[in-house]
Amino acid sequence: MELQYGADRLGKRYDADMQKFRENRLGAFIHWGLYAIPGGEWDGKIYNGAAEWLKAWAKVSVKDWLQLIKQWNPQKFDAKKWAKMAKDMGVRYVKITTKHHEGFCLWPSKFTEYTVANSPYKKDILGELVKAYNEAGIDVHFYFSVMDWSHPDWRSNIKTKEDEAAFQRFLTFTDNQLKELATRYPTVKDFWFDGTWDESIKKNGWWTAHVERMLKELLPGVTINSRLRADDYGKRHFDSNGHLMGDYESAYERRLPDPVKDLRVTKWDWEACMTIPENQWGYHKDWSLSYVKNPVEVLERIVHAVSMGGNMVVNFGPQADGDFRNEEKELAKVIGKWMQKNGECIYACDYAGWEKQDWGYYTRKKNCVYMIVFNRPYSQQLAIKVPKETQITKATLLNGEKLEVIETARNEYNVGVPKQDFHEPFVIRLEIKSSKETANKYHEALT
Ligand code: JFZ
Repeated sequence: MELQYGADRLGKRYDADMQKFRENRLGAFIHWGLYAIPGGEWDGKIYNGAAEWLKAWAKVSVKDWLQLIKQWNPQKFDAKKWAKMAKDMGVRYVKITTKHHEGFCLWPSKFTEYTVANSPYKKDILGELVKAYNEAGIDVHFYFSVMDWSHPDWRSNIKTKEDEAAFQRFLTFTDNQLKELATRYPTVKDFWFDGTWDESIKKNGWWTAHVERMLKELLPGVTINSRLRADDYGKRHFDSNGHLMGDYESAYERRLPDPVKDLRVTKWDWEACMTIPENQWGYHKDWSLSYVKNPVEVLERIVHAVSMGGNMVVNFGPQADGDFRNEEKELAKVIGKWMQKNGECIYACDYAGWEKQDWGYYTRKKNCVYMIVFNRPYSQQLAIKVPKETQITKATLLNGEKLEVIETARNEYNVGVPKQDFHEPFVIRLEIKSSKETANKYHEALT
């Protein structure tokens, strides 16, 4: 059907900026705002919901919540240290919450008083972070919540003429803040919109299309997630014709796509994001309230995402003092050590299209297919089924050590598990070639 505010483009983008987004593969999320100060506790009660939603759980008024600005003074904040932590972890980009639902801005916005400029800290935190990450060779992405609990003109629905007038003022305010972010920080590579699920946004699909076009005019090449968009009929992420709006699907929040149902063999780009505890994005003082993933579980989600042709963003919720909790520092170190040795199977890799096996995951880059082994089989044999007319010409560890490859049947091979126990998931590099003669060889053997 004819849509005025549907998908601007069919199919994937292949320009250099989108290619870089895709090849980055591993990112980090930073959820940092006033919510880090109470850390999940209000009036002596600890709430086990997401800490960045504490205002809602504890039913705190806007006025009382925003008093927290008076306590915003992260004396241990050191943008260069944050950038080193990200660099050492091997992330290629960092998504920063410029403004979360609470409405507090990490940059000195001219359009609201609820910013760092009016806190005891005063300085432009976002500007310091953009500079430090970029100097470390790390791309910066901006998380931006359209829903803004601090703004008197925010409406979750439009029921009256007054609502309509207020919400149009709100959309102008939001335009101004987005233009401010795009012009103050022109090295930003992506906008990850959130807080767009309400009826008020679904009834203003025109505005979501306008924002995408406005940002792409201000920042040619910038990428924008699908969550911003609503079409003429309020359909979100995918328009009423089933086409993805925005540059990549970002609905995979604390979950991965179903390789068959969701992706239909990766017809679109996508990015997943995950928390280390079950559901804490902002800093929560008590992580014992839910399961906390160990580094190998986090690593498996990263590898699993890349094996399906997507990106993974691991979340960190810095403390109010500007330092990170030890569990997050430790996790970043362990992931970084593994990525230093094995990053070749992640960066610029994609879906291999081979039948998944129990021992782990495949990723692919040009004529190399990588086997990332999470489960060593007792048989000491790693079974592989290759697509028709595909031949494995060599199998090695990433250090070049050759491994035995045995053809066991038509399009099937076994690779011997390396003798040494790596005590962590390990990677095998397969060199492959697709050969017509492979098919003929079997034909002869069968006759
Ligand atoms: C949103 C926020 O409400 C949350 O605080 C955090 O910032 C997260 C990254 O984004 O939460 C979501 C957003 C989208 C989905 C679920 C929770 N979703 O698409 O299922």
